[in-house]
Amino acid sequence: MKTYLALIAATALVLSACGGEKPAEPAKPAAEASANTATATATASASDAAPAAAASGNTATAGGECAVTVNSDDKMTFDTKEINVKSSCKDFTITLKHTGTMPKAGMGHNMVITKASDKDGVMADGSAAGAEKDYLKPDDARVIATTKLIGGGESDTITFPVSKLAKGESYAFFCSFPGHASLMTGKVNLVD
Ligand SMILES: [Cu+2]
Repeated sequence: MKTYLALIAATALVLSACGGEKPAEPAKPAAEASANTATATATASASDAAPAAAASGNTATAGGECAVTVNSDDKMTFDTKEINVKSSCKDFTITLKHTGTMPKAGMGHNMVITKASDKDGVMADGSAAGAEKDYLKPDDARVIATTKLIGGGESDTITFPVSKLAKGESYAFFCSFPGHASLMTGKVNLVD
């Protein structure tokens, strides 16, 4: 079943790559397709759950259930669109890595977590605060957690109490470097 799904995904990719006018971007869709397959398998099959979960999605990189590693790069992307925070975790740890080579001044990234409804305001105030404040208003109470702004080759790790997230609320993560959040954003989900 898993192989079958992967084949379908691969075939769809090939078809869309051949059929479309626009240039294909094989690496990213393929990675997304395999992550989706692994996630579906983990949900569907209890007997498979442990290995599939270990191989899947955004908690694969390091740190167990209450931590995640997210990579960013010189192309203004995060390598995940969703971060699942287990409600059973007391604290949650996020490591942000910048796998590119460009300096912070030109391609700096951070990871800021806010309520989805606060995102635009935090970004606007961050942009106004400017580079010397790492594009965040100092002591912005709307910011639930944030890494520092990092450049190529750097990383930063933060830990925040899961009690800061409430069931039923929508949360976002994004990079507050001006212009980046159009690509560099995703959802933070509080899950059981
Ligand atoms: Cu950025």
